Amino acid sequence: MKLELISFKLCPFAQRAIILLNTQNIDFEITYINPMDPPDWFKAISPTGQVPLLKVDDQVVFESSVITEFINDISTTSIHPDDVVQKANNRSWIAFSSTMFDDLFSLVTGDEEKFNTAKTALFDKLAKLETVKNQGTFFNGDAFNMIDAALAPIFMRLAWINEFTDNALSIAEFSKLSAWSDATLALPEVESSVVEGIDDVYYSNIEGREGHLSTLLVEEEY
Ligand SMILES: N[C@@H](CCC(=O)N[C@@H](CS)C(=O)NCC(=O)O)C(=O)O
Repeated sequence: MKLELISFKLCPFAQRAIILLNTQNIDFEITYINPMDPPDWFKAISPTGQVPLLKVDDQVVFESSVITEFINDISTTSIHPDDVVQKANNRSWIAFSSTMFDDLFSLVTGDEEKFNTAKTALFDKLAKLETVKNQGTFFNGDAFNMIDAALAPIFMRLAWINEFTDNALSIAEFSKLSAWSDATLALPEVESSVVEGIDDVYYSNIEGREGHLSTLLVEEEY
């Protein structure tokens, strides 16, 4: 089976799939496109015009949640808990975490009022996640599962923003999430899920959006 993931270098949804392909040792090729200016061949095969899209031989699989479940289906070891209720619970939290990307988008692009509203929305969600997180390294304990890959792009972007600013979005108040974030971001499979220098691109993106967050950048360090 030949897998080709069509991605965009800053896409957090694609990053979830890349992390799982990495952790599951599944061979794949990656092709980057700009979904805002997609090539004709992509338009011809993508029903939604969005990335990620996974080409599996001559078939296409799209929607990141479907792609990540497909990765689980072709894995030799499961990336979900065995217990069906726990598995469903993990999927619920994955869906919940996906709404955080909307908050992050508003945080990066919005004026001060939008920024504050989005920060409150994001931190309310993080607070809920903190209450259900156990003491294990990852969400379910020692094993790195799909839910951890779902949160990784959020943790990574928060870490970048905190590095670029004077900790404008520090999650230190959430001790379990902070430890979970540190453990997740330290994994080589997570580190290698983005191309080198993408943090600089994210910084430029924040700058270019000229939202409230751009006024919080600590420029001299970069
Ligand atoms: N629900 C989709 C969302 C994917 C998504 O928003 N992709 C963005 C890039 S990160 C995209 O392709 N945007 C271009 C567009 O919406 O036209 C998924 O989970 O795969």
